[in-house]
Amino acid sequence: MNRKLDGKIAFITGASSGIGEATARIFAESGAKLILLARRIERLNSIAEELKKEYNTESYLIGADVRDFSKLQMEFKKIPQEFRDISILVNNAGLARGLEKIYEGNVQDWEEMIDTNIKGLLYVTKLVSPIFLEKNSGHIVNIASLAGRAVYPNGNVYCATKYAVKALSEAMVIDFNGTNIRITNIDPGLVETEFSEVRFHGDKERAKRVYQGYKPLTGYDIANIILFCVTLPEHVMIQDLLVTPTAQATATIVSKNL
Ligand code: NDP
Ligand code: 8X3
Repeated sequence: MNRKLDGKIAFITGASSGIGEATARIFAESGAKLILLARRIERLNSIAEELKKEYNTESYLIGADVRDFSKLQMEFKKIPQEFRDISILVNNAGLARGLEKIYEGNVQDWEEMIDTNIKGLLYVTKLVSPIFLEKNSGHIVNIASLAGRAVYPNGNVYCATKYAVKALSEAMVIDFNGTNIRITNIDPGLVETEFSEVRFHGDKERAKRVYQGYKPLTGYDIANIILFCVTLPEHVMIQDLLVTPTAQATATIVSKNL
């Protein structure tokens, strides 16, 4: 068994499904201890139970909304001593809501995307970074998107939030320069997760169509890449990665056999 993360503590946001859940599973298999955060604590509970049984993984669970800084501060203080020496932060919690033109867009959807994808990532980073600075070591992985490299029709606000994540990743590279803290920005293309179901407010049929006619990425494809980045020697920092299914050329060019 691959135990590359033996003893390391990884904090993963958005660990209740998709890329975050797959990362939790692959990190557990690699011997990490986990801090898992999401709003659906019952899901985190069952993932943690499985990982305990399968890999004897120790997990600490935080049921919280990344948009709520006071709650995050409170929860952060409660992290037990044996989980405080965090080495890896995966800023993954995020979502898209809606796919329409700006003048047809829903303000609540915009608030949710901006508050989760940008402010939530900043809040968690602010709470974890003092630990990294104190020990002059640590790795922050930000999950942005292909949507943060090129705007696609009706992607407007979601794309803007991912451009912001990319800007924040670049800013972090500069801000942490001079320390051993590494920053990795990962831009996935189409990954089959609950993402589209959330984007389309629970419309499963519409969500399914996004991934039909080609082989999309899975959460595990991205999780494996995250594991690769965080297990390189400390003097090696992958700053930025674009990962798409082979069938995807750009956000709008996807070769489909329908
Ligand atoms: P999922 O919907 O499967 O997972 C999203 C995760 O984020 C869930 O665990 C969800 O947990 C969590 N989350 C959402 N909002 C909040 C919140 N306010 N507070 C805490 N946790 C939250 O989608 P993906 O796995 O695909 O998405 C993960 C990341 O990858 C996102 O940032 C997304 O933008 C990005 N991405 C996805 C791509 C794709 O094609 N799927 C491509 C490029 C990037 P819960 O609901 O329990 O809180
Ligand atoms: C998610 C991928 O292309 O739906 O970031 O925006 S896409």
